[in-house]
Amino acid sequence: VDFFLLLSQTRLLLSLSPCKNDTVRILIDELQPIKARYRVPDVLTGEPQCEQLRVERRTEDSVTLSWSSGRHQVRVWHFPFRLELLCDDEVMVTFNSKSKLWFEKLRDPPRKTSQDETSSLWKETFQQFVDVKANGPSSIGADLCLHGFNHVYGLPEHADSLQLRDTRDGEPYRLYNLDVFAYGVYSRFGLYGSVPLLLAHKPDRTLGVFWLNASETFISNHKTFPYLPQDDQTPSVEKRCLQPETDVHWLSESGVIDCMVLLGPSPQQLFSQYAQLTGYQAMPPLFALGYHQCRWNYNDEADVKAVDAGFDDHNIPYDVIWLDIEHTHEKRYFTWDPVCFPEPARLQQYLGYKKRKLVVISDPHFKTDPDWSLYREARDGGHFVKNREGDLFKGLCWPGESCYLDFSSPATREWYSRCFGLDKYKGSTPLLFVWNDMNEPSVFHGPEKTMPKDAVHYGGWEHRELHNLYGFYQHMATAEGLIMRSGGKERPFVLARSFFAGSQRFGAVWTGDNVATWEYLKISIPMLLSLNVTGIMFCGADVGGFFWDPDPELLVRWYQAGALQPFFRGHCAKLSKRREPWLFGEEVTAAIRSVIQERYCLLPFWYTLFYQAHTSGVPPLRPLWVEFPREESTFAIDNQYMIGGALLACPVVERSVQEVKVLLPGDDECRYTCVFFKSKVQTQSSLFCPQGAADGELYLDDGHSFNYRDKKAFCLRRFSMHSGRLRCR
Ligand code: MIG
Repeated sequence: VDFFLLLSQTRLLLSLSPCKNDTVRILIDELQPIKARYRVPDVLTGEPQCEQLRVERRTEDSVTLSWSSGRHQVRVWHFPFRLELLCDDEVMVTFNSKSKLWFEKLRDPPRKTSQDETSSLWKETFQQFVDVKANGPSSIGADLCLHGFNHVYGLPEHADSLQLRDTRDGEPYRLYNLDVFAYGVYSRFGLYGSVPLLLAHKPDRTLGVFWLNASETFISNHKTFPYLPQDDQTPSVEKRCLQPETDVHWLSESGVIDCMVLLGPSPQQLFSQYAQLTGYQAMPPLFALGYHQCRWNYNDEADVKAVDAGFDDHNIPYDVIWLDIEHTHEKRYFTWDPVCFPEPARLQQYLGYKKRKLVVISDPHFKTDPDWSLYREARDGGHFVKNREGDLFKGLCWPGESCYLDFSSPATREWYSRCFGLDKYKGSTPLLFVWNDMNEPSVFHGPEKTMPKDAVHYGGWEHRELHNLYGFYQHMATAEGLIMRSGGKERPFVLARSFFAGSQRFGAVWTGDNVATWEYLKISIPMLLSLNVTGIMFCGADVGGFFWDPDPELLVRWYQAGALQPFFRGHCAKLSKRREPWLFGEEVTAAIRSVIQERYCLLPFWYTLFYQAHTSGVPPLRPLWVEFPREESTFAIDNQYMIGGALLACPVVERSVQEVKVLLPGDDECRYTCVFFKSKVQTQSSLFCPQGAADGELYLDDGHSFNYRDKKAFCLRRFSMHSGRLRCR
């Protein structure tokens, strides 16, 4: 149904649609904008299917609508305008409960540049940067009250706790993809990627609010706790509140209000609802769940071979060795340094004999070099982002002056995908996979080290509209390129630093440039849990820490933690010392060896979890509350988590620790099968099995092709062990 709203003289159109699978979509746009406002494309995997609405009740002030079974209802209040979502006559969510609905209409620029107040709205100055807004300020916002909830999660990427904080004492959460140098921990500042999904949980319900907007976004949370002494300034409405609630206020720089409320009620149903909107986790090739060895940089072919041999000599399994930017010919992606990597195909064959792979980096900036054929093709094909004057946008990055591919254009994505063709990408073989870095995008000397908001993309859209989608689109085009080069047969593997809702369809992400200190090891756990509950499940943090040098104890602890996270890669910066696992003496080598070997022992388990994620939307890494939704003691915990439903993990993230306290939830029924304990450096692990019974699934396929999908070539078995009997179905 459509409603018409009038907000400060702006006429708005509200479209309210209940969608299949208990999701309600609230869409608000200008009724007659002077031109179309940006609506985020390509994130939803399809138009959500709508249910038929019925009028249940009508009063002077409100109309109550229901659909399908009638269990859920929406009540629309005319004045003051608000929407209530009800379940069994109880209000769960109120949209515009605090009347913060906000919508700045698009305007034509003032006729002449005058000094008056209005013209300043068209121009914003930040440091030396001037942002010219094509249609003036165009922000939008709304608030939602989540009744009965005071535990909220999601909204990555932030280096912060899993549970979202009350923001009254500080900054709101910011979603703006940025390359932040040595980012600080416990911060709500924007990082490399964004997922505008907030989850709320209480014992009998999990809810989601998905705010589909790709411009700069701020979210504040105000929690109200019942039975607390209230001061005199508290409005009486809140005093009467007998249950906890959380007010969430969203504010975005541009676009439309497109807000989807996912009604759960169980965590599993919520994950499924979200996956139906934005897509399921891609099924990774099996090798990608093994151990990866990276550094900036492995210098040349001999270096790669020596590191590769080191793993064999020390009996440490690994699957992939990585090359950073220095492998290229002067930072031209898709090329090789002729001196250091003269025979890249031969190197890949060499690794291939041992069933190993090579990953190389491919960034979104292109060296402005008219003598380079790929640059010319991109320039002549109109594949670069423009500036507001209509010329090529030029920024500084690794190669020096660079242009930036406009991945928001379908034609550019297709051109870029073709660059990965085996005939076109000289020196590449099917054993080569890809890593997209710097795709926030990172622009040295740009405002906040990124692209100016008034740069212009395909369709004439300003960068401000789609900033948070830039990396998503490069990831999409790269994954598609790897699929295309195999004739559609092979699964791609692509790691990206920047992401948005839906990036799970394209591969893996990592948490960027962390630091080799204990606090970064510690924060990696809530960061990865937040990503997992918002759909981005194939994720990891640089093992050992990117900047600086870990001492051996930290390095071992980081391997122990990383082995229990989905994407498991050792990586470090150019100025960090070498830290291959065998460089710190026999004791450390043995500790890292046993951890990596255990990862490989668990590989079938991880693979099965990814198959489940791929088909049902439930993440491999689960905060405890996901598995124990009724146990309030678990709701704030983010140093422990579940891997699938069977393993409880509690990595050690502090120096010189002799013991850890572990919460073992589930008194009534022991849900997990095993708990791992690891001693300090010798990593003897012992299994603690609380019950003499177990069951679980095992998934197997060829590990690399799409035959599991196209030919149903896979095996899925359920095993159970009860009173000494093992059964397989
Ligand atoms: O700012 O390509 O996060 O993993 O090694 C440095 C060089 C640029 C940042 C990535 C890091 C990578 C590095 N890159």
